Amino acid sequence: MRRTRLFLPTLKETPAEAQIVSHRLMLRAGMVRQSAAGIYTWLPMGLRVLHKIAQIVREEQDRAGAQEVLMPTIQSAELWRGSGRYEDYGKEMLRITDRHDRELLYGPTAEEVITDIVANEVTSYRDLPKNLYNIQWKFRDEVRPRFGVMRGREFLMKDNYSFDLDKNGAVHSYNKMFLAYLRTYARMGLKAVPMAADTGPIGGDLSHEFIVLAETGESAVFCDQALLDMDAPGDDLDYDSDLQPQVDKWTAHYAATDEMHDADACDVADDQLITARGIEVGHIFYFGTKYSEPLGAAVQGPDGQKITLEMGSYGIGVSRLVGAIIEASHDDNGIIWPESVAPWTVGLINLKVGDADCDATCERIYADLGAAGVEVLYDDRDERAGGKFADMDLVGIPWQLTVGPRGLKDGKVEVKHRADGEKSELAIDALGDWIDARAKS
Ligand code: 5CA
Repeated sequence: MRRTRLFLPTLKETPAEAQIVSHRLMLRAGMVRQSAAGIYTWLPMGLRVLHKIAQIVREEQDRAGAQEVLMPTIQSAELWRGSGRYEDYGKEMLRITDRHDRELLYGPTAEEVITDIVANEVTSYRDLPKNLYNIQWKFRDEVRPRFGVMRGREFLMKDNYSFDLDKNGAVHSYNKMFLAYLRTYARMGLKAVPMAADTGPIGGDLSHEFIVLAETGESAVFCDQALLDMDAPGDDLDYDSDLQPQVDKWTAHYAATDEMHDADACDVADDQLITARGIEVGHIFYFGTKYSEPLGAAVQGPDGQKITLEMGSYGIGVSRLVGAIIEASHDDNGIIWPESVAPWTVGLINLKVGDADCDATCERIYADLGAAGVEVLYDDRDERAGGKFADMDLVGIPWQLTVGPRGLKDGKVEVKHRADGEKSELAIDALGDWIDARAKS
């Protein structure tokens, strides 16, 4: 992408309305603009990051055996009356009436929609288990939308729903998601700690929140340092094996949000206990037959008997993750994207637009990167070098390649690694190998 063509409205000034660093940087880096309270338009760079995060979520869901569907944003009130949640949800639910005076709502979650599908379509025990997910916009009329995309009213969520024949099966499905979540966050460069959680309006008796520690987090949390030193399951994770021992390794250590914290039950030594704030980037629930019973999701078992399905639901805050990653990875100059979610891998800076040598070299590098499948933002604007460097740091692209007349005379370009600020000179002859290395990473 050429900077002269890209719609990337960066700001030099810090917007007054933004209270936390991720919100400030998302506005300054031209990723989003607020359209109404808690409702945002995603601009090209923001959308690229959102898509990358969604894609990692998708890959890890698929790998764990979940299947993608797409449910509507607008749901029927009738379905929610069936589960008894229509009145309970209160003012947080955005209620709509259509031209025939039928009551609709903008979905805050989708237990009812998916349970209804399964109730109608799945009739035999042979069709189970099933785990269905979607990545779809949700709406919750939050009392206090704030911190940009962290607590929006409209936000992108991955939500999935597992259906099993019995509790053992449902707990296995829960454990799959527990481990898949650890892998998902790790791939985004985040350490998310699973913590015993309250189930709120979703309900159920087994639940974990996944929390990224950050000063600006909305929840106070308590956890054993040991959890921060543990690694997510690797590529050899076999989802068909008994997962309980792996999950137990995590849940054996104390970790709780403030609603669930019990100082008497906390067995962690003082110097091992982390007391911090955190951002909830995911939440998983096992709730048995809470929805399947009233909505009639049941199948015929092998002996012809009726089996009401055991369910769980699992959420990831996809749009919130954009903010959470920035909270975890930035410096005074701007965002530092982990490569896996970066909008582009390489930022190419032409220091002297109009200089035949600089232009030709940049065009060649730009073409070579493109041919190798490396995503590149080429700053081809005729502007001061200082402004270009500042902008490149602000938008946080992992690798910066700078081409200027002085370096070119010696046959060299400059490479800067955004994460540690380290700069080095690279001979033009060695660029091919450098590009290959970026293509592989
Ligand atoms: N039905 C269940 C699981 S699918 C559910 O709705 N869970 S939830 O309420 O915990 O939401 C799932 C995730 O969505 C949360 O962990 C959080 O990361 C994200 N989320 C919730 N509310 C908001 C909001 N107002 N803005 C941004 N993200 C949010």
